[in-house]
Amino acid sequence: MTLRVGMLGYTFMGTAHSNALDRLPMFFPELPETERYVLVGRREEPLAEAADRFDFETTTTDWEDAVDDVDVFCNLGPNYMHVEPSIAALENGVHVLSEKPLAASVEGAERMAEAARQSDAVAATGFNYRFVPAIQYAKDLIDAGELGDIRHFTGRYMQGHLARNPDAGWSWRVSKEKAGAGALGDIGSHTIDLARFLVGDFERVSGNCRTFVEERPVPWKDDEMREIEVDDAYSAQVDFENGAMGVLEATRAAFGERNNNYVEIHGTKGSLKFELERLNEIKVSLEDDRGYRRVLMNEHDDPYGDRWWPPGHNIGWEHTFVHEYASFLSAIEEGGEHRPDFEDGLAVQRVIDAIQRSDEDDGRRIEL
Ligand code: 4PW
Repeated sequence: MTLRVGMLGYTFMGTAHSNALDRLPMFFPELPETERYVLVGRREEPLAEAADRFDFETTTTDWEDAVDDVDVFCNLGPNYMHVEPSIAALENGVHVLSEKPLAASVEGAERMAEAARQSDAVAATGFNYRFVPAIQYAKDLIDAGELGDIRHFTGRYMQGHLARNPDAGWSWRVSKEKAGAGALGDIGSHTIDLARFLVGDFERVSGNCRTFVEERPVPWKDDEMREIEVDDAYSAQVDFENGAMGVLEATRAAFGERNNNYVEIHGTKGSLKFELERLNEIKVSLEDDRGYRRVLMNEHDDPYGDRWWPPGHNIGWEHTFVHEYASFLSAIEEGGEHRPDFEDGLAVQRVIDAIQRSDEDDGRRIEL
């Protein structure tokens, strides 16, 4: 079976996803083949250049042309563009992998989840950090009860680009309508997804959102400033349904940080710490350990260890997308389950929304 792929988006994420599709036949040869067929974008010239580089057969500036002519649709557009094209694709029986956060609003995410429920196609949300081998290893430890009952979750996703570039221009990412949320939606959504994946569903949240710079220059208009409508940073206190408690934080304004996705979990019998900048390792403290022990991945004790290189030969950030597609394509071929799906995307969207509502109400605790 060869699956024809349509992809909306051709910059950062377009490169990451195309690279993953390119790697798959060599490292996951048992999966169905894919054909990069149509690339969708708004500006013809860079679109054609990207299609050439990513090896797509054709391009279109109208997503409606793409969603009924393919088997798989990868929606990597701005958050507000996830909704209509993904729903149209699912209605045509086309499998969809949509980037995160699932939508710019709970209402949009609910419509997408409902379309997924009504369709036989696979609907995936692109929370790629679930597919870091060390995170899979952490999940196995927790599911096997090695950490005991989980008491604490700490999740921080720290970036520094707004601190390093105080004159950064206005973009869709800071529009409430187009993005829905700022750091909270863009990178906080990863933390919320990892918390759900590793610990469980949220019961209530209390949130604090902050916008440090109120307006930014519009790059394509001389002398025009535009208001920033979303957060530059957020923090939240959360309670999980299983009784664990958590602290979450993300920012785009932490000067020294580039892309630090950090998770710490403590249970009654053990603890673990993970940070993306050292993605080939995880620190664990179990039973007889007196402190933390550094466990290197790629020792073939995670689901992907035997796919890549001999032990100690590290993998990188881009491999998370390959693993994500491996799971997605195998669900398509075998009719099995792929997680995170649109229900997971919707659940995360509800937490984002609750944190925003809590912030607007002086941090009042919001039940989920
Ligand atoms: O999803 C996130 C992006 O929007 C990524 O994981 C990192 O932060 C890299 O870019 C942004």
